[in-house]
Amino acid sequence: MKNYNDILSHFSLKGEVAEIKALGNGLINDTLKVTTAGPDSPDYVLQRINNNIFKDVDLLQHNIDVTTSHIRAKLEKAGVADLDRKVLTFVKTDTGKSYYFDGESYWRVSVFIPDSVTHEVVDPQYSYLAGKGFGEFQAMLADVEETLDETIPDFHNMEFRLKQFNDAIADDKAGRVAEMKELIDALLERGEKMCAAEQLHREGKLPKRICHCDTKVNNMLFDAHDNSFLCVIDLDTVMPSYIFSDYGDFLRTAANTAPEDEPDLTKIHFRPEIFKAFTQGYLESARSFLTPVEIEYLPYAVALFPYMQCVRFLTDYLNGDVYYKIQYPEHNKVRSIAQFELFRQVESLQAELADTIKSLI
Ligand code: GN1
Ligand code: MG
Repeated sequence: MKNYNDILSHFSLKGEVAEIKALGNGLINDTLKVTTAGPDSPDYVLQRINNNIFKDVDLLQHNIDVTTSHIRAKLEKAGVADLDRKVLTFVKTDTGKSYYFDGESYWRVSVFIPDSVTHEVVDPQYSYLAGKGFGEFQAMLADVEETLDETIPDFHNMEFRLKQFNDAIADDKAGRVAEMKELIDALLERGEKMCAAEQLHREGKLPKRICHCDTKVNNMLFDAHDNSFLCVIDLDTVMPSYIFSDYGDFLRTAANTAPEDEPDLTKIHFRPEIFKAFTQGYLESARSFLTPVEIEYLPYAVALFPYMQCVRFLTDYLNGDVYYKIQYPEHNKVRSIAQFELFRQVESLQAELADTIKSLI
C-alpha cells in the first residue's frame, strides 16, 4: 500500500490531511479524494497517472495546463462568477512541477470542487446542458495557440483501432478468438464503412479540433443543489480529434438505458429523447463553428463510438485483459457484446437520427 501522505507532502496543499479514500470509477487512472481538516482548506483529488497508457506525462500535463489556463482566462474575461468551480485547478509540487514522480508512479493533485456531483444516468434536461457544455468546451478551445499533441497517439482513429484488433486476432494471445468469431466477423464486415472519418480527413473534408475525447456521461460536474452545469473533468485525453469524439461518446453512455457493461441485452435501449436534447444543446453552442460535413456525419458519430468501444473492449479481451481494469474474468467480453448491441440499434436508426438533426438546425 502506497504512503499517500508521503506523496501528498510533495504538493503545496493547504490544511492538514484528514482522510483519503477512493473516488469515482474510471477504468484507467487511480483516483482518490483527499479531505482536509477544517472549513478553510479545500479538499483535493489525488490521481495516479496510468503511465502504461499515458507514456509521455510531460506532454499530458502540458495539455492539461494549457487547457485549464486557456479556459480560466476566457471565463475570467467574460466575468463568470464562481470561477474555481467552472474549471479545474491543479496544484504544483514543491519544485513547481504539475506532477510528482515517486520513482515508480506519477501523481498529480487537483482541487476538489465542493458541492459538485457526477451522474451515471441522465434526463433530457441534463443532456441538453451537457450538450451545451461540451460545445462550449470545444468553442473555448478553438483558439488555443500552443500545440497540443496527442496524449495517446491515434486515440480515436478507427483505422488504427481496427489494426490493433486485427493484430489481436492474428496473435490470439489468450486463445479467445474462436469463442468470439461471430462478433469478430460482424465487426470486420463493417470496418470500412466505420472508417469514414479517416477517409474524409484524408480528402481534406474533415478538420481536427481540440476535443475532450472522453465525454462519458460521468465526466461532467454539476452543482449538487441546483444541478447547473459546472465543468468538464478528466482532461487526460484533451487533444486534436474530430468533433465526433465528444458528440458520439457522450451519447454512447448517456443515451443507453443500461451501463456500458450490461450483461442482459434486453435492458439495452438507445434513448431518442436523450439524443435529441443533447444534440439541441450541442448545436446551440457549436453550430457557429461546425462545418456542413461535420453536421452531416453526426448520426455516423452516434454509431461510431459504440462500434469503436466494442472493438477496443474486444481487442483487450483477445489480448488477455491488459488495458482496461476488469472486475471479473469475462468483463471485457461482456462489455464488447453490450456495446455491439447498442451499436446495432443505432446503426438501424441512422435515417431517423438524421431527420431529428435536420429538425434542430
Ligand atoms: C476509459 O478512464 P475512463 O474510464 O474515463 C478510456 C475511454 C473509454 C472508457 C470506456 C484513456 O475512460 O477511452 O471510452 O474507458 N480512456 C482511455 O469506459 O483509454
Ligand atoms: Mg473518466
